[in-house]
Amino acid sequence: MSIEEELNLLLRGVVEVISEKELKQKLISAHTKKRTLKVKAGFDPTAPDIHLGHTVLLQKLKHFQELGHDVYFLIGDFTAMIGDPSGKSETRPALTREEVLINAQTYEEQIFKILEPTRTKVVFNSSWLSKMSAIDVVKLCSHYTVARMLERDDFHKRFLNEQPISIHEFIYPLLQGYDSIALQADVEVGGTDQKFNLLVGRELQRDFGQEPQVVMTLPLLEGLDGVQKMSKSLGNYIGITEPPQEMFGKIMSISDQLMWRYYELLSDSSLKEISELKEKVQKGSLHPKEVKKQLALEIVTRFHGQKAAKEAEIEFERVFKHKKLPKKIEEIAISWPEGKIWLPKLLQLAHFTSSTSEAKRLIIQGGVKINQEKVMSPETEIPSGKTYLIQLGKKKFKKVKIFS
Ligand code: TYR
Repeated sequence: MSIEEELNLLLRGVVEVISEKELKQKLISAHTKKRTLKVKAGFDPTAPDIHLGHTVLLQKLKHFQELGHDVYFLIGDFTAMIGDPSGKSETRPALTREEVLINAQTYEEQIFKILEPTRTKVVFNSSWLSKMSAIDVVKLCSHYTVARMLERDDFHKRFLNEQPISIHEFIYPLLQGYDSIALQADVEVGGTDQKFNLLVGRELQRDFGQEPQVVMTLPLLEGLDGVQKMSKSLGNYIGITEPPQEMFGKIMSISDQLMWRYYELLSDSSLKEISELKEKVQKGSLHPKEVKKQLALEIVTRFHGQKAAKEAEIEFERVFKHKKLPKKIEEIAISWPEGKIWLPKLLQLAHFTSSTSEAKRLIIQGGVKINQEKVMSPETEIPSGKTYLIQLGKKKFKKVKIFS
């Protein structure tokens, strides 16, 4: 591959690179000196599950590996105990060492679904940060000023609004920067919310006599709604440990526009292949559903293997295209001593909805079927003592037995 081709691959989907010129120089020097670049990405193990949004960074690291470079997957077991204040308007609650280690383990188990193990070094930043003495920390702090720290957007806002900022939050970016010194990183990748921290690393390396790292920021992936960033708390996410069927269905539910974004940021297809697909769709010779299916297959295969992905596809076709029932339907039992139960109550008890008012709304919208017949009245009452097949929307089925 020529340097230009390498750059093209590395800049795919990237929001900002500081600087492209330096990246190019590093790639050239890697070629001429036959050395590999050290590419760093850090994750604080603050949450136990990883979703597709987190894998955008992993895909980028993989591009570096494809070019023969080494990835330093840094688990911020030390920094997680402080909590990165990036983008936060409040001080984060600190995690215990036990919580951090349990989360770190799930991260380690998951990353090799994407990364190449022989070119990945998993490192924990406690291995150097916990060895720093008080004087080391004080010295590190002397490399940065309070004014510069306050330039950071979230700190700036908190300061203006007279919201507290603890001193340890100022130390966070310095420790992250120190990690880059400890690893002698050539490149650090992170989400757009990490730009400030990544730049601190660059400056500190320079102060410590190292060649400053190239900083690359990647977009925060939009969730299933295509608007807000993917996040567990917003419920618009695809967890990478979700069952194949769920994952497949969720990918098939995204808009055509979002599909191209997922292709760019998550797929292994080359940009050329993607633009060929786009062209075919535009010309009308390929249906966007088919393109989405390829994406769903690729992603489900990545996390669950080819066989499970194929099965998920077949099941998806059965249920959606041919309007058949899924093979496996969850069965639940509910006890209701009276002769009849109000349908919204039943939907709530069977955990289809969290409230009867939500259930009423869904019934009125035509989203509820009983024994494959649409029910339109929210006043409907169902005789107990029988089993019913209840369907909510296109995807949710349950067999509900009502004991009287
Ligand atoms: N601050 C990063 C985040 O919250 C995690 C991180 C930690 C990155 C230490 C790098 C590092 O050296 O996502």
